[in-house]
Amino acid sequence: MMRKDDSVTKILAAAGGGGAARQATYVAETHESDELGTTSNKDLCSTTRGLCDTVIGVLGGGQLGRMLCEAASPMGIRVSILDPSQDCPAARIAYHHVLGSFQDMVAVQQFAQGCGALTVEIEHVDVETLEALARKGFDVEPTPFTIRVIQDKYLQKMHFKQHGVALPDFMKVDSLESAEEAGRVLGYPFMLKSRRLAYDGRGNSAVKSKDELLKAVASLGGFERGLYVEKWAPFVKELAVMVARGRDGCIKSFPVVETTHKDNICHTVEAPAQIPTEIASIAMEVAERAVGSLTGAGVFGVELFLLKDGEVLLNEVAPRPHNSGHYTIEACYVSQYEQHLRAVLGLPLGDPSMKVPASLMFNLLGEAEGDEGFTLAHHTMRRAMAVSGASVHWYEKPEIRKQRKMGHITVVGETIDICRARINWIINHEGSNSMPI
Ligand code: ADP
Ligand code: AIR
Repeated sequence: MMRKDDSVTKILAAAGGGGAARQATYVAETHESDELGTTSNKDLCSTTRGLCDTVIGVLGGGQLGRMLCEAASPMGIRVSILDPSQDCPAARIAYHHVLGSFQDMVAVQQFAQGCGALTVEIEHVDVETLEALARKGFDVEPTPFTIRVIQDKYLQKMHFKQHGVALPDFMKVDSLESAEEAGRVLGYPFMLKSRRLAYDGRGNSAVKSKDELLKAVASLGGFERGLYVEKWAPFVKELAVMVARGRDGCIKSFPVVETTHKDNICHTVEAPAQIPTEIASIAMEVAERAVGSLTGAGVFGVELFLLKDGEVLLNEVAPRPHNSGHYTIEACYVSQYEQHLRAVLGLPLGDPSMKVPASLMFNLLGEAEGDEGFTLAHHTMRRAMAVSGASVHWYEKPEIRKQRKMGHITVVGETIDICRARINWIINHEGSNSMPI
């Protein structure tokens, strides 16, 4: 079994001919008890005569897991979650909530026993256990290889570079000297990033000059945490595409959207992106090329930078539903969550195109700690409820923290300007009372 500290080259070499999606193999009903303690799912998945008797096990029970459970319900699909928090967002609506850490070998092994297929809603999971399960024939989607490559951002960049996907230059840094060397080679400002366990902007620090280096390194937990540097991408817009791949290799992509970020955290998502069709085609091509280099079924969130000259660079890929795809719940014929479940189960993929002309998603981030934060968020949600085309999603996280993703609001409308006017009215607490159309 490969260890976490294996060299990048060795890990990437293990990809084999990465890129080809695998044929559907329904191993869920066939695997037998082994040294991992994996037992036959025949006994564990009692039949409901539903669309599919396979219980999908999701590692993680945050908001993405919660929305997977919501999407599963109308189809009679059962989603179990593994999460250490009793009160995690998916806990109340999952078919089954197993309390335990998705980073713990024993917890993941035991959880797998009650599932016919495993997937993730966060990539920071114990991938070695997933690899061991997959070797025994257990169904993990997307593949553990994909999850391993993606969970280490430096490894991810190496992978995409090797597969000819355009992305900002980057360098591994493990000492002040190497970070200064990165500054000389890539120039300032640059983005210092944590290789692992980084999401929602929690592993990035922009460095404007050599003088800021030490502070930035300390803010990310020191070099021993595992850091790398990315050249600054002078983007004019940030774009994203949700790409779905079925078990038969069939690709269906959702429209290109525009994302805006504040303090490295996603703030809004406009769909479709207000860009020329040629740029949308380039973005789609980059996104599908990136996903094509990975293996396994599911939806993949692809984040992109659009440069002034029309070039599109890859930022990163998530092997799961993504914040930039929340809008699909109200705006597309099939949501990213339903599509992910369909893909994992080998069901036909749905139509990802938009059923409304425009939509705008706004993240409800914690504005303050404790009661004050909840009061502010609830006020915003109440305003949203009075607005035509607005849908509120509250994740029921037990604790609010500044900048934590607590919920989101999606507004749909005839034009993007109407959506913007509606969102502006919702978030402008002190604003006029004349509601937009
Ligand atoms: P996370 O995984 O935490 O979302 P990302 O690495 O995707 O973090 O970065 C979050 C945001 O930070 C991006 O959407 C972008 O706004 C900014 N960012 C990241 N990398 C760069 C870069 N190389 N150049 C400029 N801005 C960047
Ligand atoms: N998530 C996973 N990767 C990026 C994000 N945002 C989602 C998942 C995860 C949750 O955020 O749903 O479980 C964790 O959010 P928090 O606020 O508890 O850290």
